[in-house]
Parts: sequence; C-alpha cells; structure tokens
Amino acid sequence: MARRLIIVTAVLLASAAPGRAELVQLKHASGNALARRAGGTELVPELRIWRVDAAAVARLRRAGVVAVAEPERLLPRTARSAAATDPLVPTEWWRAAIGAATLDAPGPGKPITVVDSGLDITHPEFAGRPNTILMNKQTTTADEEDHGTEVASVIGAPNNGVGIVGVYPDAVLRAWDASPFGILNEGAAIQGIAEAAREGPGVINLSFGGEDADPLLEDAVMFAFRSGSLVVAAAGNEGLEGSPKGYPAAYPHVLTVGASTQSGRVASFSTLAPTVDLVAPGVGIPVAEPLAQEPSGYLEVPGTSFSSPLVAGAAAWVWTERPDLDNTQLFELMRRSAVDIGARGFDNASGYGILDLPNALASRTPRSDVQEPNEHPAEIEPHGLFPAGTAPLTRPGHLSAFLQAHLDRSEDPVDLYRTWAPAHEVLRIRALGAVRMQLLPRFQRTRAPKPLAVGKRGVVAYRNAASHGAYVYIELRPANRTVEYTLRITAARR
Ligand SMILES: [Ca+2]
Ligand SMILES: [Ca+2]
Ligand SMILES: [Ca+2]
Repeated sequence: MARRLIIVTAVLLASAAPGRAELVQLKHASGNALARRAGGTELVPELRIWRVDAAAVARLRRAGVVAVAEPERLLPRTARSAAATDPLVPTEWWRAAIGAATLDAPGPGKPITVVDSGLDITHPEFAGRPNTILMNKQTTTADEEDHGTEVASVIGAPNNGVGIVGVYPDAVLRAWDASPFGILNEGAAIQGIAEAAREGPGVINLSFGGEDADPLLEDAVMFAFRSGSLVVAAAGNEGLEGSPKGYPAAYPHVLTVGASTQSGRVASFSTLAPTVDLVAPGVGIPVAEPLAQEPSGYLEVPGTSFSSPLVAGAAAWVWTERPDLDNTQLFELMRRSAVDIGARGFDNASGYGILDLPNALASRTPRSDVQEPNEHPAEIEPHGLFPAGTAPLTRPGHLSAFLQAHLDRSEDPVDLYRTWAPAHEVLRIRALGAVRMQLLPRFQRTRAPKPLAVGKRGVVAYRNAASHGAYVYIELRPANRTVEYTLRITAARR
C-alpha cells in the first residue's frame, strides 16, 4: 500500500508543479513589449497580468513597469474528502480491494449520471448532499425501486458521519429516474442517456440490461460516446444461467463490468462475455436502501449492478484528476490499468482484471482513438445518426492523409472512414498493423456490398475509372483481439 501511495503522490505533484514563475501586473500596457522580451506569457490582457520567469522580474522592476509582482502559488484544492470514517466503512471491503482505502478522493469534478430507478433523496446519505442533481422526478416507493438509491450510494454516499461512504463521496451526482411506472422503462432509459450526454462529457452508469438487443438503446449509447461521455454498464448476473448476451453491456464502446469476490476471484454469477472489460467488487456490497423498504437504511447486496458504479465512480475520479483525457483514452485506461486475474491476459470472465484506482491514476496515457463510433455508415454520414457525421480523411484538393487509430474485436470491431477517390486516379491506402482492410462503395444497397478493392499485404489500390470523383469507404477490422494501426492515403495518376 505504501508503495502505491508514493506513485500516486508523485504523479499529482508532477502534474501540478509550475516552473519558478511570478505573476506580474504591469502599470501600463506600454510595458507589454518589455514583458514579452523577458519571456513572459500574457494571461489576462484586460488586466495586464503576465506570467514571468522569476529571474526576469528584477529587470522589469528596474524599468519601472511593474505594479504588482508575486510568486505564483499552487492553489489548495477545495473540498478534499477526509479519510472515510462513517460507521459502516469497516464493512466496505471493496475499498482495499480496488486500492481506494489509502487515497483521498478529489472534490467535485467530472459528473456521473446514474440512469436507474430513482434516488431516495430523503435518505440520510442524500438529504442535503451537495452536488446532487435530480434530472427528473424521482420515485422510490415501488418494490423494484430500491435499485437506483443502492447504485448511487456506491458511487457517492458522502462522508457525513452516517452509514457508508461511496467510492467518490464528493462526486457531482446526477440522477435520472428511468422507472416512471415503478419498473425500469426502456424509453425513459434512452431519454436519460441522451439527457446526460447533452450536458457534456461525463460518466454514465447503466446498471441494467436485457437479453433483447435494442437498436434505439444502442443509438443512445453511441450518441453519448460521440458526445464525449464514458458509458459504463453492468455485465449481468447470468453466469450460472449460460451467460446469454445482455444489452447494453454487449454493445461496442461500453465499458462492461463484471463482479469480483473478496478473495479476488470472479463471482460465479457474473456473466461471461468477450465484451467484459474488467471486474470490480460485487458481492456483499453495503449500500443505502430507501427507508420505505428498509427502516435501517442499509443492506449488503450482490450483483454486477454494484461493480459497475464502483468503476463509474473510479473513472470520474480519474477523469477529474486527469482532465486532459478524452473518453476513448479513459476507456482504455480504466480497463488496461486493471490487475490481471485468472487466465493470463484478457479473459471472458474478468476482462483485463480487477479495477485498480492507484494504477488508473498513475498509468501512462493511452493513445486517443478517432472519429468513434464509426462502425456503420449511419454513424459517419452527415445527417445520419449525427448531424455532422465524421470528417472525410481526404477530399477534393486534399488527397493525402495520415492517421493513427485502434480497433478492438469486442469494443471497436470496425473502423469506417470516408475518403475521396478522384476521377481517373489511383487511390492507394497503406495500413500498418494487424488489420483487414477493404474499400467499399459509399452507397450500399445490401448489407454485404461487393468491395471495390480488398487489401493485400496492407495495401489497397483502387482506380476510379468514372468521369467524376466520388467518396468511398475504407473499412478496417482487427485481425487480433486488439490492434493499433496507422493509415497513409495518397492518390496519383498511376
Ligand atoms: Ca455516509
Ligand atoms: Ca477505432
Ligand atoms: Ca470503430
């Protein structure tokens, strides 16, 4: 534990440490030229505030242009959580299992939206909790409506002297009640996912699922991903019933979470699937319970429903500490920083392993992926699923391009790009990486259109013999479980 703490502390300090700089306010804008010559950076032109290397400040003072100069300080972060001390914390075994026990969670940051059955805001954990945003009317009276309060408490129960403490106690917590009639309702869930996405990048927790695929639910999830949010979902609890495919967990670009036990194994009920990305504690999890259902206000519960919010809360914590990550990077980071268990490397039970917060806070920033989601024409064409579609890689007048991206058999199975094939020229695309590549016509009348050209040894070449240039699709699929690749596109007379 001590070692982990040191690693994380080092990262936080490194990211926050400025050079030895002073903040300087000039008397008049006429001093700007001097400040610039001194290597200064203009911060607020209206107020004539500059950042200047401390060694250069004396020179400015001698020139008589300095009104105020002060060493630049690190501002203390506000609302840092103290160590979790609420009475039920000793029962929260997951705290040590994910490395959270010895860390201080940040103050409010990236929001987490819980799309679930509603939040009991009269509960002692939530009554008066700051940064708790009710996105619609919350009802928690029906039998099935305890779930939303349970899930939300795993994320954000505050360190307030009662009950439990969530993984990110000061989180900005948004609650969307998707059970207007007492039971989780698909239309309401879709609406909640879209509402959350519209608010801007954040984490969205979906601790629900069903065996029937729903293209509209999939569209809502893709809308959220394109909007920059991270969607986290419970893998399902059907591991002992043959692990039928469950949605939204099985959709690409969804961070899917299975359940682990106190002994560091995958829980027997946790659904097995190639789309499982990681596991987190999901047995004997203390949660807040609506008072109407449980007078004590607390229960211990099992299920991937509670593993998912641990990951969602941890992801929002990491994102708050590392705000430069985009959602594709956060996605990779959360699963690749997990601690491997079971079969070596990725497996269908645990994905990449058990959630590990210190690792996620400290590990190397993964390369960003581009233009996701881009599995289907509707996701990349303007006026398809998204008004702007995705930008073509090449276009008339800009006939060459270079791109780095990745593919993943479960989470990112196809990359589809538009590119311009000029008339009477040869479009040549070279891919480096274990990918299968083909060129497809843009307008596809069948589900399996005849390719214009198929990649051989990493190269596709296609001569557009028509009298007009046209957009065509480059389609890439991974030849291995997960692939990094580069594309180089050129067009020439021959
Ligand atoms: Ca509490
Ligand atoms: Ca990709
Ligand atoms: Ca893709």
